[in-house]
Amino acid sequence: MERTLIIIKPDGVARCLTGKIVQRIEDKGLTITKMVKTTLETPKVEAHYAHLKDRPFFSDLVAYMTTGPVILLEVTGENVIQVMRNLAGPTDSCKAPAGTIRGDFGTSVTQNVIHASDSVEAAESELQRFF
Ligand code: DAT
Ligand code: MG
Repeated sequence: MERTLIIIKPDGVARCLTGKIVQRIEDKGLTITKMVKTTLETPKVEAHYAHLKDRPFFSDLVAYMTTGPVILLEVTGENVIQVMRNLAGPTDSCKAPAGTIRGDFGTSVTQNVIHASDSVEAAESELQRFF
C-alpha cells in the first residue's frame, strides 16, 4: 500500500469541483484517508514548489495557490502515486486528454485543478508538510 498527497487547488474548490474529484478517486478504488479544507500560507507553498523557484512563473504560482481555500487529501491504495498521476493527466490542462481531471476540468497550465505527488519520496515529505 502506498499513500500520496492530492491538493484540490483554489480554482477547483472555487468552481465546486471537489465532489466530482473525490468521486473519481473513490470510483478508482482508492481510499481517502485524510481530508482537510484550509487556506495555504505563502511559506508552505514556496517550500512545496521549491524545485521551481527559478522559473519565471514561480511568483504567479505561489500567489495563485494562496488565493483561496484548497482541499488537502491523503489518498491510499496500491500504486496510488502513479494511479493518481494518471487520473490527473499532464500538467498543462490544454494538452491533457479528455477523461483526465485536468483534461476535463482544468483551464490552463497554472489553473490545473489538482496537485498529485510524483514519487514515494515526494509523497512522504509533502504529506508531512501539509498534515
Ligand atoms: P505537476 O503539477 O504536473 O507535477 P510540475 O511539478 O512541473 O507539474 O509543476 C508544478 C506546478 O507549477 C504545475 O501544476 C503548474 C505550475 N507550472 C508548471 N509549469 C508551468 C509553466 N510552464 N507555466 C506556468 N505554470 C507552470
Ligand atoms: Mg510536480
